[in-house]
Amino acid sequence: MHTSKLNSQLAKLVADLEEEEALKLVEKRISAGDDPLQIINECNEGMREVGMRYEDGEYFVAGLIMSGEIFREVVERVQPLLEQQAEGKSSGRVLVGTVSGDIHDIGKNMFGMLLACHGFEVIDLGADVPPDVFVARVVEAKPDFVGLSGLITASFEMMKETVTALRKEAKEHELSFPIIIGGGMIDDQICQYVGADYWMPDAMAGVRLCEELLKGN
Ligand code: B12
Repeated sequence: MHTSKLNSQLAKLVADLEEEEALKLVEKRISAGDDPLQIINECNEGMREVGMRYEDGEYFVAGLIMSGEIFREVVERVQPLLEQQAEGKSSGRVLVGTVSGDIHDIGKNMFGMLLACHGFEVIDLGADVPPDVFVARVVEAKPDFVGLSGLITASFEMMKETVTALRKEAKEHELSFPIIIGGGMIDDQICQYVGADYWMPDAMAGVRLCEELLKGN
């Protein structure tokens, strides 16, 4: 059995797929005025543990599905708070999507949601998005940034393909937009391999990066 040391009760409940108890605790913490991002981060920690238990054969795909459902319900509860908190000043446009072959969309949705809370216009292409769809929409929407999400190993190759196609198109149409990538396993090395401009370990860091880059322009 996989038993990482989980730092919070909430992470533990998510990891154990205790949906009811986890949601009860989230509601209690919201009422107590806890930081919604902290709540999300702790759930994220629980999700990582779910992934590890899946790898170890302790959980099956049903466990992954269940954890995704718990996370969705948690986000539903904290989203109004996040919307209240954000100042909503930025005015950039961001195109986001999960690359082809990958159906994980929870992290990408969080990035989109937090961007929208901070005043960005978000064009969300969904999950399992082929490179040519990214390319077509980029020409149409002329975004300030493109955010690609990918959680499975196969996504790295697809991100590389997508980045290459986007760069080619940007050159032809004289467009300029930094490409930011994210997803559970992304690091410096993968960012370099893929040819993206930046990678960010979490959605809020991605929002801050877009804000900083926008200010610099
Ligand atoms: C929930 C889940 C699922 C759900 C997804 C539901 C959904 N609607 O997304 C379902 C059940 C569908 C699923 C399916 C599969 N999954 Co799955 N899944 C997970 C799990 C447990 C959690 C993922 C998650 O949502 N985490 C919470 C979110 C918030 O985290 P996140 O996505 O990483 O996003 C955060 C950051 O990375 C960042 N971020 C993400 N994207 C972006 C983009 C930008 C631009 C920025 C700035 C930031 C950013 O912001 C977020 C918050 O801060 C992970 C475990 C893990 N360690 O990630 C496995 C995991 C990703 N899955 C895995 C696997 C193997 C699969 C399946 C192949 C299983 C199967 N045999 O069918 C399929 C894949 C099908 C496919 N082709 O895509 C493996 C991948 C291993 C690998 N090396 O490839 C993992 C790592 C589990 C494991 N440890 O084995 N999965």
